[in-house]
Amino acid sequence: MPFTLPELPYPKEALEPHLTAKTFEFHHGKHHNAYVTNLNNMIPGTEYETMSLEDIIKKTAGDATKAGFFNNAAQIWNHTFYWNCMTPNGGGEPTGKLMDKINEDFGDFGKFKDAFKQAGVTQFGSGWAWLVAENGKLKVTKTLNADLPMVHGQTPLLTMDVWEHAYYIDFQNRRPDYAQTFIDKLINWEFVSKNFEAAM
Ligand code: MN3
Repeated sequence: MPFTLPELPYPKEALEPHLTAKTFEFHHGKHHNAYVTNLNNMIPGTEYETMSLEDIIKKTAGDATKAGFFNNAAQIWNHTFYWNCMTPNGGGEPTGKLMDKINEDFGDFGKFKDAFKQAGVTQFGSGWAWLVAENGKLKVTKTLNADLPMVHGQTPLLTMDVWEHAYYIDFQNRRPDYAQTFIDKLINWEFVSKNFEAAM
């Protein structure tokens, strides 16, 4: 069963001026779409042909001979999750139990923001910054290339794409400015809260 490119959860110009329509034309229309096309080209005649995306990711994780399947499947999943982590008029602060848990596990919301930005800025090369739940605790992590929390026993709550293609059109080389804008203006805390409620 071929995979399809999910629609963006908002119009491509909805996050302007922070992330422009042009970024979404490339990032969603070209990069995300290419992962879908690549995976669909690879799976016919293999055991992965009838599997869900998550099953392909879990079955191929850590197997170097299956890296092509893993990388494309994981990048499809990561990008779909990432689009949902942003919203027009996003940013600000979470509320309720999620805020209480952030205060408990990070000290305060400012310390969480610092840790999340630091994870994104210090990920060398391409990858992702994450807020995850693991064994009842919230943690900030970062992963390389397509790697993702679900294959490390963690539940993802929030992610930020720090591949250059995520920010180069709007921020050029200024990854820290992109990360700050993502945190202050774009995070969809309602989506993160739903992930948190489901995970705890
Ligand atoms: Mn990307």
